[in-house]
Amino acid sequence: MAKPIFVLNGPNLNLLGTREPHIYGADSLSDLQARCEAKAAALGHTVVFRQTNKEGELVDWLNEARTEACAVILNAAAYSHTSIAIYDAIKAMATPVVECHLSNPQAREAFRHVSMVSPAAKGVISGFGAKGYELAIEAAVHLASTSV
Ligand code: CA2
Repeated sequence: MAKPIFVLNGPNLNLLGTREPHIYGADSLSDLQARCEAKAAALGHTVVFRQTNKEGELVDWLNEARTEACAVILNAAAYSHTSIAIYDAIKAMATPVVECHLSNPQAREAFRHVSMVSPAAKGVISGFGAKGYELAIEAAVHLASTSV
């Protein structure tokens, strides 16, 4: 049995669908989970989908993914712009990581232009809203099949 793709979501993404739909779209986090599960199933994979508001929990899950995931999709939300701990955790793993954002941080405030995740990730998908999570599943499946 292949290992699952971990889809890890950071702070405040539990609020999706309740506010700021012009930035983040109308999908709830549950809707994103359903999209990921359907796309992964169509490609013969499974998903472990999680969200936390705690930086250390994201680090723990990335450590877990070193042995328990075939690939990781990471939307670290605001921690993307601040967390050296998340950068170090990604650098410590061979499991491929796809950075994913609903919005395009490069087109927003200057403080969102720096990502601590990007230099450690295999690639970045941003600005495509909920569809980006499906694109990230495709990228993760591709990476998982080429980085064994
Ligand atoms: O575009 C993304 O996916 C972000 O990772 C979202 C983060 C933001 O800090 C990043 O710069 C870009 C914010 C997530 C907060 O989500 C909310 C959803 C609904 C209402 C309020 C916040």
